[in-house]
Amino acid sequence: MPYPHFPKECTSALCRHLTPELYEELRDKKTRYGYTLDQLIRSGVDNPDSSIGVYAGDEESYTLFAPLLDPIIREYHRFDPRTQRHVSDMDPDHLQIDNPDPENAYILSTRIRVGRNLHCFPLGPNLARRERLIVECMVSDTLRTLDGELAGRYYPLTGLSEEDRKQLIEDHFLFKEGDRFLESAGLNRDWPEGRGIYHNDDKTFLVWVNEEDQLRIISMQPGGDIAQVFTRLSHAVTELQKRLTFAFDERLGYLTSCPTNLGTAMRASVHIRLPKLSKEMERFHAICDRHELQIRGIHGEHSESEEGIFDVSNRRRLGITEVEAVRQMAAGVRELIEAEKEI
Ligand code: ADP
Ligand code: ILO
Repeated sequence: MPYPHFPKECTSALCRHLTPELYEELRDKKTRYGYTLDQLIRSGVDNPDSSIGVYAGDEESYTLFAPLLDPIIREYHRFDPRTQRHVSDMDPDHLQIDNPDPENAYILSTRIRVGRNLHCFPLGPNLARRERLIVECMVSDTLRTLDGELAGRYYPLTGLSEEDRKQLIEDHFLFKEGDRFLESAGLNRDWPEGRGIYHNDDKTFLVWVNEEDQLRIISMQPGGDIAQVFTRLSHAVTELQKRLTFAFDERLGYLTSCPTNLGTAMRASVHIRLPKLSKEMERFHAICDRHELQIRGIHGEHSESEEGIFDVSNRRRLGITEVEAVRQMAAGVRELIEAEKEI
């Protein structure tokens, strides 16, 4: 493939960092699992409205294609992969935060998820059909060994009725289908085979299998008790870590297919109703920027807000511990609530 064409309105990290010279330098490189530059950048080339535009195919992508990926990582996370090291801290005793909305007036629900991938396999964009099925089998077998609050059932996507699937998506428990960014990255190959969802009866603990990452481990519940949600997640991750080896790098933390998820691979969010502040978007954005928070719509990434309800979460995931990221989110949410009350 020649150097890709990016339309002039394109602002993705990919088009800003991939110069023709860099393309020439990297175009013939291939990881041991056979992943190439063209595969790495495919999503951003097909979707010029991408914000990032790249997906790694395996652990080695992060070293082989570092001349392109490092600057993207540095810009997104404010973390220099050449000189810094990621530190993890998921100890709930270190968190020490109060519910920012004890009267239950603003926060509808809290959700914290981490992405994980198995050390011995390529990442999703480069996972062969047979490997995906093995990952599904390994992960679902492991999930079946969890007990107590984490005990639940695995539901393969192929076995879910259309009605149940739609309801799970509508209720914010399940991933959507047909995301065009993931499609171009090769993450939707052989869909729906090999994908599924595990959850406990209360749907407070869930695991997505073989979506963007091989595991998305999720803790969620109504209201704003962020500490309780984090404690459950931490417990679940500790249990799973005893049974599975996750891809981890000293510099980059937990390895994920999208570089925005590296490090903690954690997104801690609240669904929060801010009808007044949402009429003053400049102020809303200013508070979020100050606390490095990201605003998403009510149905997740690339969706719109409805009825003044927003998904507010930590933006950085690398170079910050899990505890720090949750604290940062809680502090920002507290300020958003103050602003809403004041208006
Ligand atoms: P991810 O968080 O895994 O990166 P998305 O942004 O697509 O992916 O969100 C996945 C789903 O989780 C969506 O249905 C979204 O509405 C839901 N969700 C996110 N945060 C919350 C929350 N705090 N409460 C309830 N549902 C949430
Ligand atoms: N590839 C998409 C999404 C980037 C960040 N979101 C993730 C990891 N789901 C883009 O470049 O806009």
